[in-house]
Amino acid sequence: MFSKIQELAVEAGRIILEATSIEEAASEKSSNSDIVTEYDVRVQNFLIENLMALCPDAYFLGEENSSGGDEGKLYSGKAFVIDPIDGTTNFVRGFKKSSVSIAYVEDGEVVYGCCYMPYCDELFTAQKGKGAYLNGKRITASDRSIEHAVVAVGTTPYEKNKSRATFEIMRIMFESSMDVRRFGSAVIDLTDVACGRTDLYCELGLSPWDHAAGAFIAREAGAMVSTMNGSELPLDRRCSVLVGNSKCYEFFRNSEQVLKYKDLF
Ligand code: LIP
Repeated sequence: MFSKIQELAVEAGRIILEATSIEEAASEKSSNSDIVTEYDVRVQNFLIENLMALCPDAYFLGEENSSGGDEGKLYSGKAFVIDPIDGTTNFVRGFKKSSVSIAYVEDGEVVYGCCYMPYCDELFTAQKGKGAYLNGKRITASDRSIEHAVVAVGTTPYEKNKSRATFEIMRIMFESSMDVRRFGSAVIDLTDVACGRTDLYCELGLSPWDHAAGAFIAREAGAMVSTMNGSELPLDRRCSVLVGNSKCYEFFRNSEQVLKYKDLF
């Protein structure tokens, strides 16, 4: 089943690559920062249709809607958590930094993750207990200290009430590390930690489909993965996310300056 999931992710990526008149196909959802295109819906429908053929009794939780059915299966049964195009704003604006994300869940635990970046043809995969891979080559998180780290920070554009904390945390990370990055795709931020391009990633608010596969891949690559207050990442609600090598993760978790914002974690 897992090799078929990989094939579907790559095929879904082809829909992204072949998209035209993307900005005309975009519309607002909850705010001016929260947009969707007809391609998000097309990719999600493609994935659900084909994954359902693979696993008819699974529940589907996707960014553009769930498949209906029994949400309880997220925690007792089989489920897929899908982000058809993570980095939708990047997609609309032509930044070429977007990803297809598929997590397969059994009894509330991700057991397989697959993230495909069509613009750079990078396929990240991981199966529980078997490590993480990029295009079939084993990957591991880095071992750099915070002083030598590049830190990715997500800006939670759907929750601008958190912006003061976000940019203060970004300042703290910037002053403690080599530099910061903001790529606009949680999946890219998570898989960059998994393969050691970056050393820590944090964001004050993500949805389950943003992190389900990428955070699992990062954990299988040896990264520390949790909410900013150290809890497991939930699959049924938005949460903060902190993923990094152990040195940088502990730095963040023990920073008095960062902990001033713990009420938002
Ligand atoms: C996006 C994430 C990004 C986050 C945005 C949004 P989308 O996902 O990848 O990191 O800051 O709020 O959630 O909506 O483009 O799939």
